[in-house]
Amino acid sequence: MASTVQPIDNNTNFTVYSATDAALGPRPLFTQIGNKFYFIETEVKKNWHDAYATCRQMGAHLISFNTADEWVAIVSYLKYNNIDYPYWSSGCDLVKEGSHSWFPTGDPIALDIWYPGEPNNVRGVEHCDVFELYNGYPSLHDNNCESLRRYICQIH
Ligand SMILES: [Ca+2]
Repeated sequence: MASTVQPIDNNTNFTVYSATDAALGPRPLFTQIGNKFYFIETEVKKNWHDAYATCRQMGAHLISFNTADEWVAIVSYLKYNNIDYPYWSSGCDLVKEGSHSWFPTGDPIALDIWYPGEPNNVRGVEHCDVFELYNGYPSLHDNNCESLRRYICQIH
């Protein structure tokens, strides 16, 4: 079956935004990409659970992709800035095995951004979703939650 994921070539303008919240204190630099604000951890790698907890400590969540516009904005931003993949997303099937959803909302992953054949739950241990540049295609893959990956937090 042919892939529906496509390479991304369009560029967008981006705004760096320092978000603060009186209850939380100063936040790390969040970047506005499209209509939402993101913190991109480009160096430190964590397992999914630790990445999740780190985002929560910032008053944010791991990134979700609810619309095609959000997906295109992020992958375009990463390409434009030559930022390496992969990154943890909030996607997982930890709530109901075999049913991947965005963790903060429980909404099913409705976008067709899976790499062909994914999620494939290799060896029965892949329950957390990473997005990566795979064979040139930005795409979603289920991975072992214990794998160490960079991550992106999003203010929902
Ligand atoms: Ca997989």
